Amino acid sequence: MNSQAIVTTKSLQSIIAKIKDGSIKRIVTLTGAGVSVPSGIPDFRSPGGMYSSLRPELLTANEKQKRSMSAEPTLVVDWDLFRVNQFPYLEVRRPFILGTAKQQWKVTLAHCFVQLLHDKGLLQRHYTQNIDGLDHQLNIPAEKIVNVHGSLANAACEACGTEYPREEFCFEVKTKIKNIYDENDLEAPKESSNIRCKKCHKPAVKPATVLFGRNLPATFHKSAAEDFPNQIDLMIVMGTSLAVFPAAGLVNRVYMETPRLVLNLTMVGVDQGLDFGPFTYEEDDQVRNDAIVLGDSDQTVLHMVKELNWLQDLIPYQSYMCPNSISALNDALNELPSSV
Ligand code: CNA
Repeated sequence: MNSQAIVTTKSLQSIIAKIKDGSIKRIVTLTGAGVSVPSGIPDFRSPGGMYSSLRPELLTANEKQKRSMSAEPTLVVDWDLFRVNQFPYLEVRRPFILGTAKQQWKVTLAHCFVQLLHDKGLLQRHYTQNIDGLDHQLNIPAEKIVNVHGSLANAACEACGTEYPREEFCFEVKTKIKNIYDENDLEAPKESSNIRCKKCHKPAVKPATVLFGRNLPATFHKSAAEDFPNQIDLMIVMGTSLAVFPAAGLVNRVYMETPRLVLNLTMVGVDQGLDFGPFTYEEDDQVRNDAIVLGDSDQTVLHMVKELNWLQDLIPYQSYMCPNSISALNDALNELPSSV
């Protein structure tokens, strides 16, 4: 990961200059699964991500449902399937549900970058599509974070809305949902059984995350209505395919003159109208002044903080970071010229 090449567009230089000279004052961030990948949590759409590694034959489902999941892996996180069969979702998500409860994964440099934007008084709002709770492991005030797709930190009945204490829910998952990733797991049952709501008795209890086909939380609409009528000077988009709406549509809620800066492993956003201009340092006739930094999120963030002279500001957050990010930061610090 550390040796990954970084590719940038020329408009990045003007964005960096404007952050440095104080003309960029209000930044909105939008993140996705890619920012948590260095911590060890796979995303959905990359090779090796949840969709490509899905094995419907291991899941508790009828043959038709298995065939549908093979053809369309997104079905495993879709309301259409969950409302008739809760097992595929819970079986696939079992380690993620139990792991986040134990804080098994730690923040990456991308999470710390959002924290730095807050520390410097630049963060208007942080919209995260992630459900892993890593955004809440640092010190960004909760009201600045919008969990666009909910969070694994809470559980509720999808049918009647009754909330479930997290520990109780995790105990149910551990004892009632089979472990498709490790058949020798002695704590897990060999067959899955329903987790029923104590109030309506439907087998619909799940983490309070948003399945495809369900509405986003009211806080998403409220925050977006507050943020986007106002001047936002920069939108930073990190680690997302921008394939899931309405979250991806946020990139078009800022004013025409507001640049959008994408930090991502692969090229994204062109379908949403982002205009990165030519990949060259010679041309500067760009329409939107959007910019992209292509590479692993830890490395693209290091690129940004070095350009901004903020590298040392990450040191206080090193103890919160995942091992990959700690070593990426150490490498970058070791490359600094010594001051003597
Ligand atoms: P996605 O569609 O899987 O896209 C991820 C994007 O991140 C892709 O464009 C990748 O190229 C990019 N990417 C992958 N690895 C890296 C890396 N190391 N550095 C930089 N970029 C990288 O995921 P989205 O977030 O766009 O889709 C939204 C879904 C995914 C939301 O509903 C999430 O809840 C869901 N999700 C969340 C998590 C999590 O909470 N950590 C994990 C997996 C999926």
